[in-house]
Amino acid sequence: MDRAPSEIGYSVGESVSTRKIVDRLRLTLGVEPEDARSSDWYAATAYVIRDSLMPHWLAGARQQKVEGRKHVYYLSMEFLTGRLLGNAVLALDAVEPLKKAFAELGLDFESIQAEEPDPALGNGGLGRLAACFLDSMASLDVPAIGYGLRYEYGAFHQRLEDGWQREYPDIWLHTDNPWELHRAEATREVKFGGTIKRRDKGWSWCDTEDLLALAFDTPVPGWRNPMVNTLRLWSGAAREPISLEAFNRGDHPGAARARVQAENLTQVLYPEDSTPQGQELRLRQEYFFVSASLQDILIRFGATNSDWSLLPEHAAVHLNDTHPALAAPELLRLLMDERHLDWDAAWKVVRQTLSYTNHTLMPEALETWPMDLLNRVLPRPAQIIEQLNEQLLSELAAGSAGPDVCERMSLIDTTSGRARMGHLSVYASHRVNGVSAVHSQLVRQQLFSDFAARSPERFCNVTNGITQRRWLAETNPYLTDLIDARIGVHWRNDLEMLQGLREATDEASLISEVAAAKRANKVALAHYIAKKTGNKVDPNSLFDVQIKRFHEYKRQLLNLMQVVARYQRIVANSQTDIVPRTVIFAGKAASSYWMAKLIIKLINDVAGVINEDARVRDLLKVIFLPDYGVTLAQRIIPAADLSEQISTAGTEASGTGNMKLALNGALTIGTEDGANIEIRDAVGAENIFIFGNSVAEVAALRTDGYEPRAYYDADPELKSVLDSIAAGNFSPDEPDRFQKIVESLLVHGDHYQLLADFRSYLDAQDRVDALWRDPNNWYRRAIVNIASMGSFSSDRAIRDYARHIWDVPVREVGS
Ligand code: 26Q
Repeated sequence: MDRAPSEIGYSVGESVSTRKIVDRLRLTLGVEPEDARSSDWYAATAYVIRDSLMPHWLAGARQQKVEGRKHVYYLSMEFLTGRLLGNAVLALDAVEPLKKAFAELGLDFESIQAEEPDPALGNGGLGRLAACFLDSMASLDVPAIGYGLRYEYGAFHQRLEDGWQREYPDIWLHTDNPWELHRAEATREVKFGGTIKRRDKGWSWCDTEDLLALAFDTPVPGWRNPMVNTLRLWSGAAREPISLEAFNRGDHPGAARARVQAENLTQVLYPEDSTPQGQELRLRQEYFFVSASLQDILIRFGATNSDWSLLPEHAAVHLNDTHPALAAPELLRLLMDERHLDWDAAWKVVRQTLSYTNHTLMPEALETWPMDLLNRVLPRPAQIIEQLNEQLLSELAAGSAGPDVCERMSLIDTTSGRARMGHLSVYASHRVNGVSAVHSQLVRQQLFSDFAARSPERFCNVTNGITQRRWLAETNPYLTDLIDARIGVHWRNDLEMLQGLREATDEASLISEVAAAKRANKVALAHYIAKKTGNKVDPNSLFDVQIKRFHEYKRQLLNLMQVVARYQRIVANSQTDIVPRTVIFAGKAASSYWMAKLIIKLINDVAGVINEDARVRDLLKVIFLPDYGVTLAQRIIPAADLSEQISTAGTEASGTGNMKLALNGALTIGTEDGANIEIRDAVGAENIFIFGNSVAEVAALRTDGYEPRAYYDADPELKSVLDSIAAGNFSPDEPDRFQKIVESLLVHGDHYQLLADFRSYLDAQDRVDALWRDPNNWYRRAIVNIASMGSFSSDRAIRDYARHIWDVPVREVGS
């Protein structure tokens, strides 16, 4: 059973008090209570909470040193942690003492919390997954360090100007960050450029330009668990930040050049684009954090060990997509050039240590780097990649593989001269996994089929998960309270316990409690919508939500086409009892992804017309909430009735928003894609609205020749929707504005097959409306969804990784 906080040595009740907060305010921040602004109170509170974590953080590090337990090192270019205060307060069970202290001080918990910047050090699903995994590892007693980059500017802030997305810098470090500690003793040096020279044995990399990697640590607390893990983010700095020689000559820009160049390295997060265009700075970022992290890992190991062959028993180094793929050549380099292992010994260690998760199948999103760029920026790692490729090709030849197989599997694409980072990651890892059952199958059968055919045992699936601590306990207090009252609090570390709600699904009292919680959350969101957009929405309407990055494959456009069809039905008065809906969109588009940005503009133009049309009354509202991120997700998700997960089958690797929404009692309308399939299996087909072509059907259409026009010609409602957009009905000031969108569907092949799924999507939406008219039945199904989300906890995912990939012990359920 779970231990009470007092049993594990927490005495937070005493450490969080009015006096402590006021002391911090005066002694650390130098502000008197009567002068303090909300942001000062926030900082003082954060320091007090950090103080409570600190003994556990220190004790953990000390203990690890003695016990030498195997660590997981999670290498990720992105971590979307969300705000940390609320999470730490929950982990420490300090909610009540803090509320009491705030009441005494006359402070409002929510507005103080709102002072914390949301660190947007990631683009979307991959970055948020990394944050959920850190939370789960800390909660499950897995010693772990997340390694990444401390971007000075995270994901841009999105504002809407006349319905267009505009990007503004995210200056999240403008105030002191109370959560991070600069660890000066952990500064590492990273080499760039230079040349390689032969030594008596092996090679040396010389005449390099070295940069410093400064380590900034953030604590990662587990729920009611004394283990506090670390997120270590690297920041670029110059060895000689100023050239006094240049300064004295009066060359002030020249004097600062090295510093500016070094700081540029970690200045901005690269956007997840439709096509990542191999920019040199991105490559430098990738190598910088990989090299600093691996040096760190080897130094930690080397402090108590001298036999490098034992590294895999002490360290599991995980690659979150190919972004850290240079870990393969870099670990080889560090072991050979600096620890003097021979190639074979080093290679064995590398393969046993590394593992890799793939997050995308889309060919245009797979990373490759030109070898000439690699040779110039990173000559020694580039040379090692070439040697690895020779080794692979000779292994293939020994296995009598033909030239076409060699060509396909080669780490370097000979026609383009580019290194394939996916191939490199697969070759250098002992395990490769996809992130949902269907995705992992496609990884094996399509993406890396040649590798999978030769070593099937290295390929596996770990379906994604989400942490219920943030995505239910913190995000949805109303639902949390009623669940706690029914089944106790321990679902926070055993989500399968939610099954306990299943037997009560038919109880009128549970149904009405869940409905009341949902309504309260919708009222709160309606207030927020009014404040942010000036639109009044009815909390009694069905809140239909699509929140995720903008990508053509995610098909926000299909959703919008459904909205236009609904609008046309309302105006034509063709249907008598129409279910009132509020359709909510949120999400960012990469700044260079013009099609995605045009779709955002279309949504806003359609919203403008529909929301102003008196004939529509309260039957339909369209809302675009700007600046989607973790904090906004935490507002929207508890208030959602319907979760839109409508990607073309075979394109969304997993999705994790689908899990968060279902856990908060939304029903899913979705395609047979990613984890939707497993969600259907868990909740039962009658409790989810699945529509559209399957992976096989999508593929068959592609090979047999897909003709979007045929669908357009055959379906008057579809035709009317597209004609209306094309005619400029939503953009009378510029009728041609959305021509390119309509053309992409009708002229340029409708790559994501929106037209093929349109009718089946509308039919599914009709089934949604029918169920909504029967509220008892609706909420009963919502409860089944909540109760069935147990296996979508990131705790389950981490247990899978721990057992099948990392080989580390993990706390078992209920122990
Ligand atoms: C690559 C090169 C250059 C610049 C940017 C990038 C880049 C950055 C971020 C490429 C991809 C990403 C992010 C991908 C991502 O978030 N994928 C999502 O991962 C989730 C977690 O596994 C899945 O649930 C989603 O299905 C998947 O889309």
